[in-house]
Amino acid sequence: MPVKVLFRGIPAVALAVTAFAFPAFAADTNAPNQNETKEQRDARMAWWREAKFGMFIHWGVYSISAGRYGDQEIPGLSEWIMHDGKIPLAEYAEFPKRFNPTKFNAEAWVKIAKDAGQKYIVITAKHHDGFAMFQSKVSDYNICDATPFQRDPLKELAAACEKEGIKLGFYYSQAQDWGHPGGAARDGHWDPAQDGDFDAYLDKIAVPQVQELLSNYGPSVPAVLWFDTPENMTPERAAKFFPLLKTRPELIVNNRLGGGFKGDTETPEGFIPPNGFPGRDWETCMTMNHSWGYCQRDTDWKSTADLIRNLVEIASEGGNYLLNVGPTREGLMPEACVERLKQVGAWMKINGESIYGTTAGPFPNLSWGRATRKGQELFLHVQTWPSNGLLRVPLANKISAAVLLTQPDKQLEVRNEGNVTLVSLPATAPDAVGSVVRLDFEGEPIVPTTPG
Ligand code: H79
Repeated sequence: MPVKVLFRGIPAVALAVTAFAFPAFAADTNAPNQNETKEQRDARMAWWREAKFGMFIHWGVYSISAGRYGDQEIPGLSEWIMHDGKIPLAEYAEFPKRFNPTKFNAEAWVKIAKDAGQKYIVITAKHHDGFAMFQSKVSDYNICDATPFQRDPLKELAAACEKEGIKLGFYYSQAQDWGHPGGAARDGHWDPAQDGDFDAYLDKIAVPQVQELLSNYGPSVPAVLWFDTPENMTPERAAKFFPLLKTRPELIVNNRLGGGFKGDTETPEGFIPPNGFPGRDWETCMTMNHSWGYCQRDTDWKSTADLIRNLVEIASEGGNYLLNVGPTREGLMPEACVERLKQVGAWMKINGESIYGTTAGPFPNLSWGRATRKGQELFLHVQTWPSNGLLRVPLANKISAAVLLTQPDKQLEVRNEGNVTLVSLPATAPDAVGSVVRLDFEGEPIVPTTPG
């Protein structure tokens, strides 16, 4: 095929730039969901758009080392320790023999997520180290064959999620694999045992393992496939995964497979894009401290207030929040995470309707907080309480109801003044982190360009 010949002659960087600038050129008609109508897409994305808040879990062999290699602290991300510590493959492959997370309890994890108000979980089935956290016939470098634990946590999580009505997704590092010959490594291999042919690695390990992940956990798991770091990927290499992805028409796939594949979701990592991604579904992934995998020294946890404000900010720009926890080598979620997630859950119990199923608010910016929208309802997240008791909302619509979510039976006084709606609030905020006012408005939002 002439197109393939053309691809072969173009350096990867030029190709990436070209694919970005001219998506039509790179569009592969074999890619999944190419001919989907808007209605089909809306139906496929519906649960994900409703969910808004998910739990990311990074758990693997790196949870054992927890940031330390021998008597050295290895700076950086704990899940990168093999790379950053230049640990030889044969030595790293000994670590799983010490991995026996007997305190792992899938139901307990799912309950922590559920109580936090999270509606889906995405867990590392295989991270860059190449170690599979699931039963794999393709490579015995996996948790069932290479650890004393010998259990498949993904199976147990699938059962627990099903029971609790939580969706389960799998993270799979398709390109970087430091544990199999030929797998990619950022900045190159550091151990000759990693050398080999990248295409052979894709054909023999990555593609068959993705097939296992798509086949062995029932018809609705995984609900999400989360690829990462498309080192060395090309359109042809990405296409090796397409037939598999198409066997699961309801699957949601992120945008990190590589080779120009746009996927379903944008994935800003560790930051909140100021205007979201208009026209695209998106999800900010962020960890609760700095590392993704468990890291003993990393106790710089984000506060509950920060977590709630991040969730609100993301929702107000139309995105989802995938918030990461790194469980320990014993299989426990760190107490600091559990405590914060509980507090977020308490806030969500009262204010969840201002998050779930919402879209971005209509205001370019608000001096006192953020806003989300659900049809004819606006949710005003008041983060700076007005000292004069009057909330100024740059909105000219007729308002049919206004309540605080903490006191949903008590109507607040509302009046229009020119382009602005004024809502009378009690003297003090009912919630120090974020109190929410629900406004029921008529018609399409009328937002003055210069707030009155
Ligand atoms: O899985 C999590 C991260 O491990 C992964 N994506 C999230 C979801 C990720 N892959 N790459 N990055 C994040 C970017 C960070 C790269 C770094 Fe490094 C790793 C910075 C420090 C360690 C590579 C090695 C660049 C410098 C040293």
